[in-house]
Order: sequence, then structure tokens, then C-alpha cells
Amino acid sequence: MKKGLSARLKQIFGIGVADDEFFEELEDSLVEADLGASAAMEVSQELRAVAKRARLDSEVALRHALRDILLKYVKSTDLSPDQERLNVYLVLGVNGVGKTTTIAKLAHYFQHACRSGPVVLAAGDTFRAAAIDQLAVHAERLAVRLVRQAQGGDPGAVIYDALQSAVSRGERVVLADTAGRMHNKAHLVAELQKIDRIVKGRAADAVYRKLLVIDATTGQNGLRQAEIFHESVGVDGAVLAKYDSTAKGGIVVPICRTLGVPFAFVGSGERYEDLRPFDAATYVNDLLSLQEQ
Ligand SMILES: Nc1nc2c(ncn2[C@@H]2O[C@H](COP(=O)(O)OP(=O)(O)OP(=O)(O)O)[C@@H](O)[C@H]2O)c(=O)[nH]1
Ligand SMILES: [Mg+2]
Repeated sequence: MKKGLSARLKQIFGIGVADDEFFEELEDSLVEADLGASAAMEVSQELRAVAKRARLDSEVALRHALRDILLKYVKSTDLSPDQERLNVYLVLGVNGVGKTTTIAKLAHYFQHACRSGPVVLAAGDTFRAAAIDQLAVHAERLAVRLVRQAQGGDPGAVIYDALQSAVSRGERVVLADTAGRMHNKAHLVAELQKIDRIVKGRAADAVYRKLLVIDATTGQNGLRQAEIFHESVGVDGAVLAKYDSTAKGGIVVPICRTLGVPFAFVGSGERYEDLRPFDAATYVNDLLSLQEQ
């Protein structure tokens, strides 16, 4: 999907001069693209300073300067599995953001692109029966092992079992689903902290990563979600899901800038192939519709 920011920029650059109105319009369009008010203001002010200092006035020069500024904020991280060790991925996020789908895509990506060997899925969302079945369908299609218990069971126990059995079978990657919805936020946080302690206790030698899924279509709420999960258990990397379904997508910027949480993967569709590592330059170029160089 073509991002709305680039069309807006085209209009703004059509104004011709980099004057006050130009920078106000730019700031508005960054807010519209989901950067949030404070990041938008900072980026716009920085571009204004750079443009003045370097006497930039052409559209190309301004777009490139804007790209360089955004690139300073956007952080990426490589969270592909370590071939030599057990890798545990706990997949977090509020309900409906795309956790379960992301797990299936990660399983596919790790096995095919990273040659990780067999992947195990842990049905840690025991809150809904349908969640376990949904993961079971993916496990069957992907031909990967699923560790599950009955609905209403203890998610910590499911994940513990998955770790235990992966170690004894020599499997290298465990992808654990979690419930995005609980009776209330305090419940959710307490449960995640408990799971976190279990993983740390049972898999102390493993490479353990907490991945937070952010729905690209939810706007500024994504920043609030990231704050809550990051404060509760710490997030090693974020996944931008449903990037294909939005003309915005700027939510990456405030999450990296405010929380220092880097992005690891981007999901752009519902097929298993629709996931790739997050690359900062590709992301910013896409946001601004610039060619890679
Ligand atoms: N277009 C598009 N749809 C996606 C993407 N990722 C997930 N979805 C869809 O988003 C919806 C929710 O995805 P789930 O994976 O079930 O989300 P979840 O976070 O596990 O949801 P809960 O288990 O209810 O908390 C599904 O219809 C998915 O097909 C994506 O990258 N692009
Ligand atoms: Mg789910």
C-alpha cells in the first residue's frame, strides 16, 4: 500500500518554498502518519534547522534530509535464532494485533530462511479455546509440533512443557503465544510476569526474546501498548504487523524514539511468506516513497 505521507509530502513540496507554512504542514502530515505530536515536532524542527544551515530548498534535498533525520530515530534489531542454542520467543501484544499469525509466519521464516531446524509452538493463549485451535491449524499446515493444554489451563505450564520437551528433543526454537486479553490489565501484567519468570528459570541458558506485536493500523495507541508491555516485562524487539493494511505506519518512530525499543520484523499480509526482518532504511524509504540507495 502506498503510504499517505509521501502523497502529502508531494503536495507540501508543491508549495515550493521551505517557509513557516511548509514546516507547519510537514509537522501536521507527520502527525497524520502516526508519528505522534512530539516526534513530529522534533523532526520538523530538525529539518528546519538543517535546511537553514545547508540552504536546502529543492524537493529532493529536503526529502533526503528528512530521511536522514528519521533514520536517526528508527532502530532495528536482528532477532533471528542462534543455530547453536535454544531460542525462546515469547510473543506479546493486546488482542487482535496479529500475534498468532505472526507466530505462524515466524515459524515459516525461521525454518526456511534461517534454517533453524524444527520449530515448536506453545499455545500459551489459554484464555480462548479458539486461540488454541487457531494455532493448531497453523501447526498442522506448517508441519511443526504444537504443545497445548485445555482451554483455561495455566499458560506458564504450557510454556514450561514446551521448553522441557524442546530441550529433550534437541529442538532449537520455541515460539510461545500469549493471551492479549485478560479480565483486566493488572491480570495480564501479572500473568506475563509469571510466564517471564518461568522461562528465565527453565531456560536460563537459552536465547530468550520477548517480541511485541504492534498493529500498524491502531495509531498512537500502539505507543501506549508498547509502554505497558515494556514496563511490565521488557521488550527485546517489536513486530510491525498489518503494514499492508495502512497508509500510515509512522508508529515505529515514536516507539523507537520514546522507549528505545527496536523493530525486528515487519508483517505485510496474511500469508506465511508475508514477514521479513525489519530494515530501518527500507522502512523510511517506503514511508517517504524514496528509492533505496
Ligand atoms: N492484512 C494483514 N492481516 C494480518 C496481518 N497479521 C495478522 N493479520 C490478521 O489480523 C487478524 C488478527 O490476527 P491474529 O493473529 O489472530 O491476532 P492475535 O493478536 O493473535 O489476536 P488474539 O489472539 O485475539 O489476541 C487476523 O484476521 C489475521 O489474519 C498482516 O500482516 N496483514
Ligand atoms: Mg491469538
